Amino acid sequence: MIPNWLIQRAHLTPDKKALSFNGETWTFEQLKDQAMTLARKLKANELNEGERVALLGFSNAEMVLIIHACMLAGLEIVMLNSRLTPKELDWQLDDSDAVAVIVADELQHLISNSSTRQLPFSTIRQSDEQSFQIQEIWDSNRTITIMYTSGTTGFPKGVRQTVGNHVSSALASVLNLGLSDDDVWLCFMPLFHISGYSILARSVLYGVEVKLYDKFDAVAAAEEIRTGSVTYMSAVSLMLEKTLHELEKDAAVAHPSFKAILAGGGPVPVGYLERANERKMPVLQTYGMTETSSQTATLSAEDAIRKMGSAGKPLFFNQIKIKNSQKSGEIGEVLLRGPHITPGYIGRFQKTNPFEEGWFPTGDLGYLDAEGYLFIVDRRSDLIISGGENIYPAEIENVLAGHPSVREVGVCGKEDAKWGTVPVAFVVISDDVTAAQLTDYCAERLARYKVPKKIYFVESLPRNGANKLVRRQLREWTEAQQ
Ligand code: S0N
Ligand code: AMP
Ligand code: MG
Ligand code: MG
Ligand code: MG
Repeated sequence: MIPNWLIQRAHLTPDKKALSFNGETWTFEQLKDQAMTLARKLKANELNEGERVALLGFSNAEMVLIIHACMLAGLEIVMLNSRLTPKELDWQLDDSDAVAVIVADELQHLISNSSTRQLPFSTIRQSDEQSFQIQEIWDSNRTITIMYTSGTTGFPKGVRQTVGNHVSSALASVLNLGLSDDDVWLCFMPLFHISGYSILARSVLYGVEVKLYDKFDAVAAAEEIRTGSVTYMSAVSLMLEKTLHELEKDAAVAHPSFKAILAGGGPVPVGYLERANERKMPVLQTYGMTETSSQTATLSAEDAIRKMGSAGKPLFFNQIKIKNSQKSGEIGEVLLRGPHITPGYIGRFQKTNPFEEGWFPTGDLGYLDAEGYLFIVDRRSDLIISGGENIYPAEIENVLAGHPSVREVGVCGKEDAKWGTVPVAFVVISDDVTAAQLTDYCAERLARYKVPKKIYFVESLPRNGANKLVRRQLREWTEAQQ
């Protein structure tokens, strides 16, 4: 049993700042009033408690209000990634069985061939209001968000995140980071990812302000950190590097009131951590994922230097162990347990149990040192992380294999100075086709960040005795090409 977040927060600290965006600010009371108005408009559009809607928008104030409105109206929200193509979005709409897709007017063109009812933001805004009985208390097992994450099979999995998952994640975070009355969390992360959504959840649960931007801006990030107008920022390593670069231009340092950058979503090069140290800007590496509603382990500020490169210890409620490991330092699959872990998936993977003997297998490889600090040494299976966005080779292989001129295809990641890793494809073709034609074919079906940066034409693909693709060999070929 958890109190309705925004109702309780507005009751406790109505006049505290909740949100700022583009020079405008909202107190918690204002946020609640405006979100309640929108919730009544959602009701007037026949969206009923317990139903599932999909949501596609920008990371702006209107989106924050709609997210809260959906939660107040008792809806489950499928958070759609606005970088996806219409085909990818259509797949998620079908898989999730959402009763409607609530969409920013400017993004309506992305919802093309779906049978799902469309509800543009402008329609909601112009609707009548229908009053309803607000749920003052939420069941902690209630699913409030669903986020699709790419899977090894190439089919995205809709991950359920419950009230209890989000609350335990936010509580565990604050037990580690601490809390001041004047904390302000700078958010450049997309709200459709848990990296961004979790900032909103922490804001209402703690009663602190979110300073939201709709797009990453390194100059603005450096300025906020230098002047101390914010105390925390979440970032993937690309954002961290660009922010550092801006600070370095005039040898600026972080304001003493700036507390830390929470850096995760993928590995953070130790070189960036050292550069951040020069800028007197604490960076806390964190390890988390969609299935864990954000952080599962985070390095504390006092260990940032001593344990550089580590993702820290598990947050208070969580446990981490390494599969089949007898002693510290042994590398194996990272297994997790805790109240922040998803109870499961929806749609195609609804019946898949995410746990093995009570533990959530992450697929990531890591070790715990003698003091129990987690080090991630390799990403899960074949996962490619480009600028914080996940890509599984199978997703791209499934698409390219559908091209009439492609007989066989293998995809792997290639190191990239800007994005960390980018996908490249090796193809065996049956008749004439150019790399540009294959790239165009992919671009119609896959988000831009998934389109292979390079397509290599080969005679055959490396396969083992069982005829299975040897992806390691592809990676070696890629390295040899540089
Ligand atoms: C890195 C970002 C900001 C780059 O986007 P930017 O600069 O706004 O680009 P655009 O102007 O939109 O596009 C320009 C061109 O670049 C291509 N492009 C954009 N992004 C990518 C990408 N990631 N990879 C490859 N190419 C990309 C565009 O396609 C365009 O090219 P053309 O013109 O050819 O179309 C942006 O990518 C971004 O926001 N990344 C971060 C995403 C993210 O939030 N990831 C984390 C997901 N994981 C989690 O949420 C779990 C971990 C977690 O919760 C966490 C993570 C970090 C910190 C804290 C936590 C926590 O636990 O709290
Ligand atoms: P996502 O599904 O987008 O939430 O991504 C989660 C994945 O990102 C994890 O399973 C890891 O592979 C990777 N990841 C997250 N944090 C870290 C980290 N600190 N170091 C290395 N990899 C990470
Ligand atoms: Mg459809
Ligand atoms: Mg994922
Ligand atoms: Mg990701």
